[in-house]
Amino acid sequence: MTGDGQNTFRHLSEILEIAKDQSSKKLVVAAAEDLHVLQAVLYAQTENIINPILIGNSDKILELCRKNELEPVDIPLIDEKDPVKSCELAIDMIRQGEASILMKGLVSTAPLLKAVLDKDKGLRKNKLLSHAALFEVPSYHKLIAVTDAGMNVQPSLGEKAGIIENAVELFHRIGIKEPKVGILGPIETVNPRIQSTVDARDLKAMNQSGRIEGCLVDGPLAMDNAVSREAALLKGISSQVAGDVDILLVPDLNCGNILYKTLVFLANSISAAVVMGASAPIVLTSRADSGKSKLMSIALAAVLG
Ligand code: COD
Repeated sequence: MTGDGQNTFRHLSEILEIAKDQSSKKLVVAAAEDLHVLQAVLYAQTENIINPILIGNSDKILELCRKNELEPVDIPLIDEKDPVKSCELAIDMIRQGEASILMKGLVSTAPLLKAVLDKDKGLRKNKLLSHAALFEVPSYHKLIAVTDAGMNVQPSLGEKAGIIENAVELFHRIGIKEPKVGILGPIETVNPRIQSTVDARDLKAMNQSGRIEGCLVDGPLAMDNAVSREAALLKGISSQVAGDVDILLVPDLNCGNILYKTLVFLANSISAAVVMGASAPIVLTSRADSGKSKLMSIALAAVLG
């Protein structure tokens, strides 16, 4: 990031460095009996990014540590063999102020999010919750976010505005003042039969009228025009956002998840992913994510937490 608040982050390791420079945050893992999660958490602890608390099947956690030469030193370990109860306990610790970051271990995404969304015992704060993933893509000139690839299945226009606000908050928190948001669709013109293009037009209007603040929104943009200035120029698109986006808003979870996995598995990218909008950042990586990606997600949550 430059002094003028532009996004010049090129590598997720720059986020890791910011996290290392801060005081360490308390992170609680729900269902911690997962080797890659344990490796990332213990590494982040040695780098003073977090102080972890592990909840889960303690026999399995200790066995995984023994077999893989991991030493859980100075880490509270709470035995809870039921993954759903483990989520509830972890959430309660956040509510009691005993930790400020929640991390998913060996439990499916939906039950964890359901527990987070519980009206009485969850982590809601009158805001939409949404997933945002920050990517280091070798062929792109800066870090770029994809949202929502993990939580909101078929977002309405209002929910898309909430998803943008959460991703913009993430960028503000890492020092980028006015991120550029590209609303993705299959074409760059509005077609009433293609809902993503209609929503894109409306979201751009909401940004222009000040209902969505702190960012520059443009759309609809097809993927090529969003990330390639040349492609945008060829199409005659004149936009500050086209070819230089910081945040890609996808039409729905299907598109988001396919884009996420494509970036990781076909484009050699690394991600750092969190759920925003709750009373604490939530590290919600999938089994398919690498250990490095899990570590980067912890670092990003530590910067946000
Ligand atoms: N933000 C805030 N409140 C929400 C949100 C949200 N994103 N989603 C639902 N709520 C509220 C509703 O207003 C309601 O009050 C309550 O939560 C329950 O709403 P439901 O019944 O629509 O929600 P659930 O509990 O059935 O489902 C919520 C999930 C997040 C579990 C669901 O949307 C889901 O399964 N999403 C996909 C998760 C997933 O599988 N991801 C992995 C793909 S990578």
